Amino acid sequence: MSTELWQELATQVIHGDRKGVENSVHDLLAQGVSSREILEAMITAMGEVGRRFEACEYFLPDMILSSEAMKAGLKHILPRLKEEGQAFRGKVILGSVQGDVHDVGKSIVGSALIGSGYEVVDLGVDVAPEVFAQRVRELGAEVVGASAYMTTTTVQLPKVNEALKAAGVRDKVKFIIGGAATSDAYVDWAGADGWAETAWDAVTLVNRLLSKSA
Ligand code: B12
Repeated sequence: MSTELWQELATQVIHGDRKGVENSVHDLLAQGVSSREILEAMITAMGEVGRRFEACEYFLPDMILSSEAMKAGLKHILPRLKEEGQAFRGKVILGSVQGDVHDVGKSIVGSALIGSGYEVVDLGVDVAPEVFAQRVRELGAEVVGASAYMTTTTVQLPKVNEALKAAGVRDKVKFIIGGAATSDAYVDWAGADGWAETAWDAVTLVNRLLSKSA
């Protein structure tokens, strides 16, 4: 695989070149590159976007463009992941907690789960604790995942747990947490069943909680 194409993809994500990302993803897939490798490359490029923001080289509009470009790439990968996916393994509900509009990481987790045979219901961003609980009750999901990407929104995680309890579904669903502002240390505090650092770890976690082999 030409390193040029990889570099191009990284640059396109970093520069928020939506059309360019779509073309590169298309070309890489056509050359037989696995969807997972492409995802990893885009995640690394988003890391550079984060670094630039922290260094005040990038501002909000730049980050929006990069995440939109990345999501456009994800759309092309999703059908491939579905094809590669195994037989139906269970239903997972995902959402970014109330007050949090970050969703790139959650979308990647969703894609990785779909690629591993799970049905994913994505509630989107800024999801109130009661909405997580209501959807779990309505859809009978096996797993619910809440993500928090800012220190200020981590406080929503135990609220999701409380809402699940109040709706009488906490003992029927595994509750997992993730997102850049969280760590393993938040699991007990949030009343969760597990945390994962990356999308692939999230798949392993869900498999483990539902006792399914990889
Ligand atoms: C892109 C971005 C934005 C975009 C989001 C667009 C979108 N559609 O998502 C926009 C421009 C909207 C944005 C806005 C803001 N942002 Co912002 N943003 C980022 C940035 C640069 C990248 C996030 C990202 O996409 N990362 C790439 C993905 C792939 O990584 P990830 O999110 O960590 O996801 C992985 C894992 O965490 C895990 N995972 C993710 N979700 C889940 C869920 C589960 C269940 C599991 C198990 C695992 C899991 O798997 C993923 C894949 O491996 C980060 C910087 C950074 N380094 O993270 C800041 C960052 C998160 N933002 C930050 C801030 C402060 C803001 C704003 C408040 C800025 C402002 N002044 O307005 C607003 C807040 C808006 C709001 N109310 O939510 C801070 C948060 C600081 C903190 N710790 O509190 C960060 C860390 C930047 C910084 N260093 O200051 N942001």
